Amino acid sequence: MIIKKADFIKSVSSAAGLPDDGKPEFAFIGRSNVGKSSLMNMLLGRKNLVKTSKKPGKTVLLNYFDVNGSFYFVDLPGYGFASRSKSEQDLWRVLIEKYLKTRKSLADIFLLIDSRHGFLPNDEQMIEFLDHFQIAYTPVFTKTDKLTKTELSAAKQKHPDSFFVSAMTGAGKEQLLDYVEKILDKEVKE
Ligand SMILES: Nc1nc2c(ncn2[C@@H]2O[C@H](COP(=O)(O)OP(=O)(O)OP(=O)(O)O)[C@@H](O)[C@H]2O)c(=O)[nH]1
Ligand SMILES: [Mg+2]
Repeated sequence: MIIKKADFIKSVSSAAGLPDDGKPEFAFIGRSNVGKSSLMNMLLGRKNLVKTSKKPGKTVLLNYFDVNGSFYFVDLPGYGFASRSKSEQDLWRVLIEKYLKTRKSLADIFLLIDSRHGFLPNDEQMIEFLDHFQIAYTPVFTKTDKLTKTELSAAKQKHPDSFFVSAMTGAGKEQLLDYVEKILDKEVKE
């Protein structure tokens, strides 16, 4: 897939603000600091379209990016950000869970996992939630540049249906974009 253009559309803080044009969308979800925003920039070939941060928890809204005028990438707020208050975490849960359960135009969910740490309790919780509601998702292991070659090939063997990416080196970009294209083709045919 060739990215011809990518534009920030809007930040959404409630169901009422979600786009209603029916374009398919791909949600990027994962722990705070896992590399969601960096991966989106890498895929879109833009340095700073999606804001990244050294300070976890920066993304607090659903951020919509239009790609090629035909679909959306959605940057979801990271979970497990410890210094968020309980009420902020509850608010996060309500907004995100409702979005994941009810959003009709969701083409796929990329569940990002830090490849150095694997599935942590917060990730397991998210997976339990998705499985419980039979919501399909695709695991994407991030920051693979931090693994040795041996560790990376072991991880790939252990998770054969997942993607492995590095926003730093661009590894995995083609594979993930091809996958996006495949899903979009399928959506059009259905
Ligand atoms: N080495 C390495 N560092 C990365 C990679 N991707 C992201 N980072 C770093 O990890 C930190 C967090 O990246 P973000 O992309 O902001 O993470 P996020 O998941 O969007 O974080 P929140 O918006 O806070 O939930 C930044 O310091 C990035 O530079 C990667 O592939 N390799
Ligand atoms: Mg982010």
